[in-house]
Amino acid sequence: MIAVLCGGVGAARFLSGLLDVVPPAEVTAIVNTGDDAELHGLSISPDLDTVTYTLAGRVNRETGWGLAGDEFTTMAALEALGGEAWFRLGNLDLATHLFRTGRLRAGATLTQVTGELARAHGLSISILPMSDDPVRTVLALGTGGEVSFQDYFVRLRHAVEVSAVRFVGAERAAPAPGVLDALEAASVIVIAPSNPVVSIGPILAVPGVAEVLRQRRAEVVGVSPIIAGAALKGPADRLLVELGGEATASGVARWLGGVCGTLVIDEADADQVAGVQACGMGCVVTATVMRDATVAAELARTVVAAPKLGAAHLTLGHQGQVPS
Ligand code: FO1
Repeated sequence: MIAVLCGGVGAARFLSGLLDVVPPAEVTAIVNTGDDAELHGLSISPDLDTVTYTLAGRVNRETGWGLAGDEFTTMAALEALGGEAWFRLGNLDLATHLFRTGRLRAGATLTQVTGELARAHGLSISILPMSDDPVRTVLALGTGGEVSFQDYFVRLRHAVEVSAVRFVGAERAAPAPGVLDALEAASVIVIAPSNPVVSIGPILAVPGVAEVLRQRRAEVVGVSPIIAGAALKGPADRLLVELGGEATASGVARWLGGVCGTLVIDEADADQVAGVQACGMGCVVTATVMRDATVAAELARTVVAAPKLGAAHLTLGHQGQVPS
C-alpha cells in the first residue's frame, strides 16, 4: 500500500503516473482541504476535484483544474446579475459542487461524498479528504489583514506578499476515517510535489498526521516542487522565502525535514544533494518535470523505490540510473 499526501495539480499528475505502476486498489490519496471554499452557498473542494478529474482523464489539461470542454456561461450570467464571478466555476463542474453540497446538507461526510464522486467517475483508488472537519488556510498579508486561500490564490492572483499562514480549525480537526490507518499501513508514504506551505502544511497540521510521519520518517519520500529555484506553477517559491525559508530543493528539505526521510529532487538541482543530506535526509536525483505520462510513471517508480535508495544516500542519475 502506498499513501500519498496531495495538494492540487502537481499531486494529481504524480498520482496519474503512480497508477501506471501500482494497482489503484493499493493507493490511498490523502488530499488537502485547506483550500476548500463556500461560494454561492456551494461547498467547493478544489484539490479533491483536481485529483478526481485528473485520474478520471477528465481534467482541463491547459489549466490543470476544472473539466475539459467545460463552459462558463452560468458564471457569465451570474456576473450579469452583479454576482461574484472571480472564482470561475464551469457549467459541468457546478454539478460536482451541487452534488457535494446536497449530500453534505443531507448529513453525509466529506469522506463519503468524495468516495461517491470517485466511484461515479469510475475510480477504484481510495481518495480521502485529510479531514471531515473544516480546516481553512488563511494568509496574513504584508500590507495587513488576512485573506482566505482562494482570495489569495485566485482573486489576488498570489501577487501579494504574505507574512504568515495559519490553518484555522486544524487543532480541532480529526483525521478523516482511514487516513491514519493508511499512513500506518503504507510501505511508502509520499509527499507529492505540491506546495509544502499551503498544500502539504494543512495536512500536516491535522492532529496525528505529522506524528505518524515522524515515527515512519524512513518510509516517507517527498518530491521537491521547487526546481532550479522556482516553482513550476503557483507561489511555492515566493511563499517559502516570505515565510523565512529558501526557494531551493535544500529549502524544501529543511521545511519538511522532521517528517520526511528522503527527498527526490530534479536533475537541474544535482548541486543541492549535499544541502538535502545536511538535513539528515536521503536524496535521490531524477527527472521530476512531468511533461508526459512516461516521465510521470518513471518518477513514480523512482519515488516508490526511494526509501531504500535514499537511505543509502545514493544519488541517481537520469531516470533512476546509478551513476558509474
Ligand atoms: N484557479 C484559478 O486560477 N482561477 C479560477 O477561477 C479557479 C476556479 C476553480 C474552480 C474549481 C476548482 O476545483 C478549482 C479552481 N481553480 C481556479 C484552481 C484552484 O484555485 C487551485 O487548484 C487550488 O485550490 C490550488 O491547489
